[in-house]
Amino acid sequence: MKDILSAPFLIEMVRTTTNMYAHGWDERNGGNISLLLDEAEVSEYLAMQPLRTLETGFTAPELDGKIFLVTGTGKYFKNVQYAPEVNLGIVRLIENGTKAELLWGYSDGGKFTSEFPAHMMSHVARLGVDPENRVVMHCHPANLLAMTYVHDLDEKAFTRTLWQMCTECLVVFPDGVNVLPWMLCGTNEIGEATAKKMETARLVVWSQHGIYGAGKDLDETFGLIETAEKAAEIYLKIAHLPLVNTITDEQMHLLEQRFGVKGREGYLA
Ligand code: 2HA
Ligand code: ZN
Repeated sequence: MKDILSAPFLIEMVRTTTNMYAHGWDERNGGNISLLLDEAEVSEYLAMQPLRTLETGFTAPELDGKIFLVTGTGKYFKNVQYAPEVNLGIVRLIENGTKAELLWGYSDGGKFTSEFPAHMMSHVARLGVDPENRVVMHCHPANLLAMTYVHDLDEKAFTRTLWQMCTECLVVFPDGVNVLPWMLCGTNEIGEATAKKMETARLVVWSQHGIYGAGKDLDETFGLIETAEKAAEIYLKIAHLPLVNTITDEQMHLLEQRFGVKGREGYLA
């Protein structure tokens, strides 16, 4: 059996949480990540014997038997690098997703993130659109969060503003950014609402809270959030100044052609 701490998926998770903390996106216990793992790969490192069984509080038959590496509830991204086995866990969903067998981690008796419903329901939604999806990532980037206090929360308006803030945005998230109003976090309700929004975009803003991103690997998902957050930063730098120039819809169409992407239907003139 190989050492789990040498597994590429674990190393990448440690690096990603560390980097997200360094970006200021995950103060205290803020943020959470889930990464869908390949059973054959995990079996190189683990005996696959359940250590404990945890209740999930929801049903997700589509995920039965699926294995995830997930950040722990109440744990700090800052600390993941120093004690991965305390701050992370590997779980296998069983019994229609109503239970999760702990295969590794949460070694202080802990469990998965309080946002586990939003993560698992979002995986179901994204896998329905893109079978390659592996990652759901949540964090609290300051500029996107600030933007939800001063910008119209209409999804088309919010998306168009972000697209106009950097040339790369349309290329990186052509499906745009979906937006949820403020909702109570940690519940199945916000999980279901997030998953519904994930059917049409890989980014979902939680107003006055943070953002969810989804993608095929940790790097790509990090980059997705990073790009949207950069755009929000530019917006906050210019929002109070007279707007003299912008990226026009005509120029957006040139980007679509050049990079072979298509902006969300109806979002560009
Ligand atoms: O657990 O970010 O939304 C930390 C959070 C909850
Ligand atoms: Zn949060």
